Amino acid sequence: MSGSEAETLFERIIGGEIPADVVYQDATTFAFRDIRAQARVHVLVVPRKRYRNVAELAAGDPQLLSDVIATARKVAELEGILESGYRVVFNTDGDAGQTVFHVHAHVLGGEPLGLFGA
Ligand code: IU
Repeated sequence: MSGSEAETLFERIIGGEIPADVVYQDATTFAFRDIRAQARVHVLVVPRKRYRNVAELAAGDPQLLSDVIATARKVAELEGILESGYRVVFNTDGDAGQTVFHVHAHVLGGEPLGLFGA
């Protein structure tokens, strides 16, 4: 899938054209379950305004990045994993394996996740 197709896809999910299991939404962010869950809880948090990745979001709109992190916390609260713990991951470009070029935080938890690289 090319970057431009992927961008269109998340924008269409946010716009309601493509169905998704929506967990939470507010004025600036949108959260829905990943279709290929990597953990019992696996939710994607996306800013409504598109930036390519978290590096561009951090440079371009730090307040919006803060909103994304706050929504990740809200998702953890709604999913009942605020106390047990959760992981927030932003895959950023090539070596990280980013496939959808509309910045998104992966919120993972609900079970022990193990260590990166283990
Ligand atoms: P990545 O960080 O860009 O690799 O993550 C993209 C995620 O988007 C990945 O976990 C996919 O399973 C997920 N996803 C989705 O939830 N719904 C879709 O229609 C598509 C991808 I395409």
